[in-house]
Amino acid sequence: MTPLLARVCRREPVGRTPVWLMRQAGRYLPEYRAVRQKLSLLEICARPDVTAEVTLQPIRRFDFDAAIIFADILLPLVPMGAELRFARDEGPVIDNAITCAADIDRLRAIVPAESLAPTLSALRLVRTALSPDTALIGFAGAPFTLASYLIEGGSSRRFTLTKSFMYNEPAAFDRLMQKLARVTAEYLVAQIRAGADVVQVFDSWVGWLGPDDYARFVKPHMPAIFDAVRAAGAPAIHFGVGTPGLLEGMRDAGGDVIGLDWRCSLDEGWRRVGPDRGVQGNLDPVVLLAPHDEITRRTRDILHRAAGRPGHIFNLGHGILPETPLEAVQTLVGSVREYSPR
Ligand code: 1CP
Repeated sequence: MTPLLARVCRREPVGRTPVWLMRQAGRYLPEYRAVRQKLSLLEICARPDVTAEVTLQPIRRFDFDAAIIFADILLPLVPMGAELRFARDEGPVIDNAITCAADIDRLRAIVPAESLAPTLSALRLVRTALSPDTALIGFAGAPFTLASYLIEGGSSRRFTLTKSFMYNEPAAFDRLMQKLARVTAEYLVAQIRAGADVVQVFDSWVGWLGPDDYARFVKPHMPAIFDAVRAAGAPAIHFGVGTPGLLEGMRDAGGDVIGLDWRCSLDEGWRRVGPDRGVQGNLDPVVLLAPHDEITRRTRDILHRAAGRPGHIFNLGHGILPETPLEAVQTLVGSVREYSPR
């Protein structure tokens, strides 16, 4: 049986709109916080049994249409040579950030099936535990977003180091993108072999580039990733934040479904992506902090804009905020189930 969400990725007509949330296995859930009191993020990711448990927590509570494997886009950078740690409340830090071309040449090539074995084992465990109609989503970071962490040494607001490296050392930047694209493609294929029904490519920060830079520095590296995923037999969701200026470019770069954030309306975004692709989105995560009738109103509006066309996956425009009340998520899921076209 092909899970509902995988059929929607292929734009098959289905009975209702699937819904899942980015970062649904995260800090807004008390049962996740309980696990995190005992184990660090990296410790969870090293243990397939705990990874599987945390992945399943939001499914048990909300019956989402997809489980996303618990991992982090930055994990593959560790076997490549990055000294990654998650600092308390600061997010990820890479202590040996890339500052020159020689640093890029020092990054190791990896075999994801070996270096990322715990995540792959966890995928097998989760696929066995999930109901056949619930999709299992595997994921990886896209080359630009991964490069930004390697060059900035962590999170960034303006991506000044990344973009100035790109402008000043275009050949070295290109080699970095190539190395990362290869790891991303191989890792996604390994996840599909381990049981992922769908994969999502997170190019979370690519929206900080203008369309010309996207076309020159990023887009050439993307089709190989989506071609490898297609050959492995799973559909792909291509996601970014702040991308209204890049939608056509991201569509041409690849993906069966294109992620939309809340900065453009869903119908306008879908018009620009075109009718031969699906879209995922696009409720503003902050709306989950609004009164319940507002959550319901906004949810219905998005469903109305999707107008029952095959290929819509309901999601937030970006990850759920840690301060989100559980009841708000219940209201959202209930509204999608109640108002999605049959
Ligand atoms: O428990 C914690 O320590 C809190 C935060 C956290 C969580 C829950 C981090 C640190 N990583 C994760 C797991 C994670 N990361 C998942 C699986 C859970 C799920 O989605 O249900 C996924 C898909 C990711 C992906 C990820 N990590 C992205 C892409 C998604 C996005 O939000 O755009 C990015 C950019 C990261 C880097 C990262 N890891 C953690 C944080 C806080 C961040 C973002 C930091 C930043 O803003 O730069």
